Amino acid sequence: MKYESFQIETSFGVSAQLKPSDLPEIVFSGRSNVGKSSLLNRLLGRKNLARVSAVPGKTATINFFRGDGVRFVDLPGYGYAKISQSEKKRWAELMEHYFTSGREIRLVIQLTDMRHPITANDRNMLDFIEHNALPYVVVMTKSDKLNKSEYAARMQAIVQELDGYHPRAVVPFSALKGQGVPELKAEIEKVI
Ligand SMILES: Nc1nc2c(ncn2[C@@H]2O[C@H](COP(=O)(O)OP(=O)(O)OP(=O)(O)O)[C@@H](O)[C@H]2O)c(=O)[nH]1
Ligand SMILES: [Mg+2]
Repeated sequence: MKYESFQIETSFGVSAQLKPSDLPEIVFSGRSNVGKSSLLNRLLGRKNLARVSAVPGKTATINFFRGDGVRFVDLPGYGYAKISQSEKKRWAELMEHYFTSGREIRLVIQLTDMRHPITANDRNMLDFIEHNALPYVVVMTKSDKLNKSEYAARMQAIVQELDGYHPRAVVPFSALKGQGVPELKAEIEKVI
């Protein structure tokens, strides 16, 4: 796949604006500030195609990136505490609509911060993905922030945390150093 040729297509803030899907989609999901935009930029070989935010919770829209015969979909981050009830409602409606509107979702890339145990919100998202029988991989972000023993401990703990879940792979990833890029690309290429 030609990752370098991806272009920003559109962004949507409310579900009514969502167009029907005419291409297979790879979806990127995770809590706010987990490193989703950084991962996308790394995969697509661009510095700032997906905006990296200094302020968490900034990407409140679904962003579409169009490649050759495939679309990458950047979902708005969840779990940011300082948002209003109405924002939370809008987020939930947007997600529900996105996932239930008959799109050709080939793979969900579910991000979780490698420094911490998976959160209750991560678990809700994983349950939702499993409930909808979507193929997915779990990516553990910011792996460069852990030292050797922390890294080993997290690699062990995640096995327990994901007990009962069925990801196709669990990939430690660093947008900074590039760890996990070949593994993640391999998972994407399996479904495209
Ligand atoms: N060290 C390190 N920092 C990272 C990595 N990935 C992301 N970050 C940092 O984490 C912060 C959040 O990154 P983003 O890529 O904007 O995260 P996001 O999930 O898109 O955040 P929202 O769009 O606000 O929900 C930024 O300060 C990034 O520089 C990584 O692999 N290593
Ligand atoms: Mg973002």
